Amino acid sequence: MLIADKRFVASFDVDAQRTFSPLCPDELPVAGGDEIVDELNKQALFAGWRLGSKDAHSTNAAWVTDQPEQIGQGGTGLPNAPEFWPVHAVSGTLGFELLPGLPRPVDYDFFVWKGVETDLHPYGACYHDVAERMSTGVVEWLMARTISTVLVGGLATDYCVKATALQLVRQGFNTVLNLAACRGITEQSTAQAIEEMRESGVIIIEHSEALEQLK
Ligand code: VGL
Repeated sequence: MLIADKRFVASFDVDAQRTFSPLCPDELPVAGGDEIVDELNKQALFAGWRLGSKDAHSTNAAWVTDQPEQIGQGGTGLPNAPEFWPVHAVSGTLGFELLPGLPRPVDYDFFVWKGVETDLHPYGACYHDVAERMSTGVVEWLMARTISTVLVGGLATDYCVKATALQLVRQGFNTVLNLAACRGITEQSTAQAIEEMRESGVIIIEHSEALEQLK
């Protein structure tokens, strides 16, 4: 029922970039991050529109650390980039590229580049800032087309995917998270993220095949 008419269904590939996969072991590799492409492409077949996002960072970003013990920890003092991360997703590098097998950004219907400013590192793809004051345009783009359901996958489940799914569900979209189309950074934070999404009303499915039942 939720996805009977593709005109009102969008599929969203959140940060499905090489930087978050074993293809870039020196950046922010997520185990199995390169295994999601098939599922992202399959879920997109259930949608009339395809959206994507990318982290687009500077090597000089203010939240960059080269200390392994700081990774993922707070203390940056930056309101819009609360945690430290290693250099990743730098425009013009291999890590910035989408995973092999996905469309080119220009071939999506809508695309977001986020975290371009050195003091911004948003997780959710719908806003540039943590306070969710400055829209990236995703919500307005979806609303302009009266799209009601968004199928979400990408990297990583416990950060950018979670934040994006929660933003969408809060805006009133039927939001479906396809577990086979995402991977998380740590097991514990991924399990917590899935629980938080479920409690917030996100529909969690194991695999794109389950979308047949939502038709
Ligand atoms: C992400 C951590 C740092 C993500 C991005 O895309 O989930 N996680 N930067």
